Formats: sequence, structure tokens, C-alpha cells
Amino acid sequence: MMTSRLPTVLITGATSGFGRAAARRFGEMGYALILTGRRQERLAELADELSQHCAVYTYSLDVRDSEAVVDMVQQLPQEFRNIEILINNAGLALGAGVAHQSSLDDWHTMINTNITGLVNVTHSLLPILLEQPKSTIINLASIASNWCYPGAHVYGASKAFVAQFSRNLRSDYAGTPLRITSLEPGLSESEFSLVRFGGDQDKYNQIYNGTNPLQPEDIADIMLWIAEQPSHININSIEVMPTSQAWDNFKVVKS
Ligand code: NDP
Ligand code: 8X3
Repeated sequence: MMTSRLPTVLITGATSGFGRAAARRFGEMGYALILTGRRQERLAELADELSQHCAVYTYSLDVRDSEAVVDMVQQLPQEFRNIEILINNAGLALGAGVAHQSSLDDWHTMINTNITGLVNVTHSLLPILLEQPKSTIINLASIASNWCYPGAHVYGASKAFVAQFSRNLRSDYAGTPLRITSLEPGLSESEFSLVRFGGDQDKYNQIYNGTNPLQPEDIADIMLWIAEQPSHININSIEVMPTSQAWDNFKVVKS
């Protein structure tokens, strides 16, 4: 049974993890959904699952392709054009080795996805978001935006860009109905660590074994809370970790 239609949310990277959980959370509430990601079959499955709750439009999109992003926005059906919430979630880490042993291709992929892709989508959607009476951008940054760890080099730097970009957008749009949040999760269980380690299930298990990590549904609940704040409130940033995680000491290397 479809509930009454709430505003439209566009989610990048809706095929897995945080993005898919957000689609379910917002969709079950009755928000209209624009779901994007590269894996079309997963988008179709999710649309099938959620169409009993809400209006759903899917679009197969690689956020790195700026022309494809523009095409996606131009092709939006009329009933999905009034986007009020943008969840810039698509992103990835590749590898966690020491910098000089890392692949330059992996570095480029992280930069092109986490930075260029997020900028492509934001630039295309800002005019629409600014036309709405109330609108929200939630950018998926990370604890790696704020803190260092060995092997984070380009991934962490790309997420630092996301956090600072979010703050700078706040400066541009202060006093307007557009709110911007940098959401900065720590250890969270999703396909993220499979992607990071090239599908290596043992490494994936090592990351999570003995911990009680955040789940995508936890992050989706936080996203919904951010979006549903009264219009005069901007949540600037949220850094969130599982209780199994905390900061480490500064590194001291002794000779
Ligand atoms: P998942 O790997 O489960 O999901 C990543 C999503 O990003 C997928 O839907 C994938 O879709 C999409 N994606 C990747 N590359 C592209 C691309 N070029 N174009 C479009 N979509 C793309 O990871 P999470 O859900 O955990 O991660 C979501 C976000 O949260 C990322 O930005 C990540 O950096 C960040 N994050 C994750 C944390 C974690 O520990 N899991 C903690 C902090 C932040 P598809 O492959 O179908 O294109
Ligand atoms: C993902 C969290 O700690 O693996 O952004 O960098 S971490």
C-alpha cells in the first residue's frame, strides 16, 4: 500500500551498503526515490522491492562521467524533478597499503569517484535544490576526513575534500533554504571492505571480526534524522563510530 508522497530524494550509490539502506529507510517512509548506481540489475531489484511504498525512478549512472550526470538530470521525468534531498553517497576505497606500493590507477579511481564524481552530481543538482522551499545535501565523508591512519593516503585525502567542500557550500548558501551536512562514519559493515581489498573475504573478515561495527541501517537512520530537522537547523557534520572503535595515539617511530 503506497503511503502519501513525501519529497524526492536522489541517492548515488544506491546499489549497496549505506545507499541501499537509505533507499529502504526513506522509501518506506513514502519519500519519492531517484536511485542511481552502475549496477542496473540491483537498481531494478530495489525498485521492485520499494515500489509498494513509494514512487521510484532508477538511472544507471557512473558519477565519474560528467556528461552522463548532466544527461541524467535532463532526462528526469517531470514528477521527479523537484529534488529536495541529495545523498552524495557513491564512493570507494581501493587498497590500504603503504603509498609507494599502491596503484596509481587506484588513486585516480578514488579521486575520480569520491571527489570528481561528487562534484559532478552536486554541480548538476544545485540549481534544482536551490529552487525548493527546503533542501538538504548529505555528503558521505568519513572519519578518514578528520583522522590519519597508515594506508589511508588518497582515500582519506579524498574524504577530507568532501568534508571541506561541505563546509564551503555552507558558506555559499547560508541564509538560504539549502542545508549541507558532512556525514563522517567510522567502521561500518558493507561491501566497502570487499571492494577495498579486491574481493578478499579473509581480509574483510579480519576487519570486522571481534568488533560490533555500524550497520548501513544505522547510517540510514542518521540520514533521515538529518533530513527531517526543522528548516532553520543545519547539521554541519556528524562523526559517528561504533563503540568498538576510538581514536588511536599519535604514532611515534623509534630507531
Ligand atoms: P559499498 O561498497 O557497500 O557501496 C558503495 C556504493 O557506491 C555502491 O552502491 C556503488 O555502486 C557506488 N559506486 C562506487 N563507484 C561508483 C561510481 N563510479 N559511480 C556510481 N556509483 C558508484 O560501500 P558503503 O555503503 O559502505 O559506502 C558508501 C559511502 O560511504 C562511500 O562514499 C564510502 O567511502 C563512505 N564510507 C564508508 C564507510 C564504511 O566503513 N563502510 C565509512 C565511512 C564512509 P555501483 O558499484 O553499482 O556503481
Ligand atoms: C571508511 C572508514 O576508517 O575505513 O571511510 O577509513 S575507514
